Amino acid sequence: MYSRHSKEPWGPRRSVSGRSLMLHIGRTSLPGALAALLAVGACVPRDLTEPPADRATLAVRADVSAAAVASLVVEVTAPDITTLLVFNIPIANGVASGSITLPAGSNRTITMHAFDVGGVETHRGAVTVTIRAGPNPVISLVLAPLAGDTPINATLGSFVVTVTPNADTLVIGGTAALTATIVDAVGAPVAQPVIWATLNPGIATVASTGDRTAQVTAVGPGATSVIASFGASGGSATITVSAAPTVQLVADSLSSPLYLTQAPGDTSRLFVVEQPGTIKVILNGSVLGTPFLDITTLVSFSGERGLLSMAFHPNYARNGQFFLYYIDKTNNIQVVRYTVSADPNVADASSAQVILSINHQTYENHNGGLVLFGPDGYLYVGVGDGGSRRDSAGIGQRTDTLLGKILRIDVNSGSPYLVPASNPFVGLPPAKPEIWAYGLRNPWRFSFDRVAHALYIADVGENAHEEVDVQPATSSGGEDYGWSIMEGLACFNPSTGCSQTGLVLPVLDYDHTQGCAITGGYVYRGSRLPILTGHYFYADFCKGWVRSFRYVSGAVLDQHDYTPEFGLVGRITSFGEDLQGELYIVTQQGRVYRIAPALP
Ligand SMILES: [Ca+2]
Repeated sequence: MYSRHSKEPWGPRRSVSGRSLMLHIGRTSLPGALAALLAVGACVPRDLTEPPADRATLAVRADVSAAAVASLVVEVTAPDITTLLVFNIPIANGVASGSITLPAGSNRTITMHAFDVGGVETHRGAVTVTIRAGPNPVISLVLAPLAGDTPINATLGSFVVTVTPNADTLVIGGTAALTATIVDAVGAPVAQPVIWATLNPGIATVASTGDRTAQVTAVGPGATSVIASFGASGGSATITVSAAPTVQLVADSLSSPLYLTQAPGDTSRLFVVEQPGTIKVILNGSVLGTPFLDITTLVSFSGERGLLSMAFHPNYARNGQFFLYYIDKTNNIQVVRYTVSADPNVADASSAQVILSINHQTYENHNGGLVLFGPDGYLYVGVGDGGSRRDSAGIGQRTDTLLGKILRIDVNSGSPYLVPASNPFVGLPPAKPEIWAYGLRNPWRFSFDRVAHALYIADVGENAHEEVDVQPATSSGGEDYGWSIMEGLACFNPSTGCSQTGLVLPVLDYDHTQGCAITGGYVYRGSRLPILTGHYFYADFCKGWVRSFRYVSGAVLDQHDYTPEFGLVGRITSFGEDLQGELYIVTQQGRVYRIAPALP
């Protein structure tokens, strides 16, 4: 319904058709001036010179469904208005809906005339009122029948139309329900139908589903406004349409890749960390033959050991520094600074400077593995609890060890680093001042939301639970994420009745019926897939699925499993994020995928 008018809700008002211009008012000839105005299709006289600030626009509504009315004309007269103001109000589906604009002032006589299809006046009503500039309260008017006994109820007034929700993001083919609310100038609800329209039907179409409800259907990528109009008043919703996400193969035949990043200031290259101890460059879709760096002779590569991540310094474009996290030949954790050589595609292998060494010789597993610069410019280091199983040494809850922690250090000061004075355990020996957060088992991958700056930590669980912890951007550190008192949302040691006092519980937990080891990702902040905006991505290494959720005001929302879109991707070791915020998936089988729009 309303389709005829929905295409141009705010467009030029239509004049009555040529045939219905054969008007007679009260069975007398139409005054010449009125006939001339209607004949040229004008609705607002052209010699109306009052500035807009002194005018009011009133929505006109009349239910003419019970009367055989073909056109509705509104005249405005007043002692100080020398030109007759005449407006034709379009009729669709039994409702006359339009607007009039008139100078503010007292003693405005507004007269409505209804005509039948033959141009004979059938109803008339008038009211004399004071009109304010800007919004006006609703004026009710009854058009009395000139013959017969069916009156027409009409209103004039100022309205505010709002559409809820006022913004939504849909995937192509997706639908959403919109609701319009109309209130008059004093805030009272108006139970009248609105007319829906879309500014770009190539992006989203809209169909009325009730008096003030509609369904939007996403058609093509982009953004458009969907409008609900009531007379001259309108409200709108911004509808953003995204393609569905899919995965595209970027590279394969890499050697146990487990991290991907870009260098600040350079969108042309992807850097992929390979576990045996090499860093490869992908330039324009091709893996360069010469590695950026090869430290396989320094790296212990087996199981969870190897070269585990790299972090470009935020000022890499100027200082050429980057940092590695690897397990050395004596099975200790090394955080090491390197610099690039004169060749931007080759690092200076002789530039190594050890920043941090952590003894990790007892067991092979739970090495942690991530170095990452935070939005505060400090280097965050994720260290596992030292391994074996069940945290038998109680490492997670101990603050006198760097194992089982996320550390925060300043690599721009000191030698080889400084502990930021704002770290939570500074000056509290025997606690290690480098500790930023504790109670972690193996925080293999964590990331900062580049917009909201919250820290998302995916902590790999023992035999039952995988978890995501979210630290708000306002945190001053020191959170205890529970290991090994708890594993995910479950008590671990003791297995029942554990005290949760002081522990920060995960925002998301999944059990081992769904997977075995979480791989943390990123909050999507790219531009190619608006449907994903704000979604934190994670995966399960064993099952190969990818999932996401949005974390908003303490609640996990919009959980989604991408198996229908991506399939099972493989043994996902890591995600990657490029400078534009687009995301990648890295698999142990040697592949790099890009999360990308699925376009026909
Ligand atoms: Ca935990």
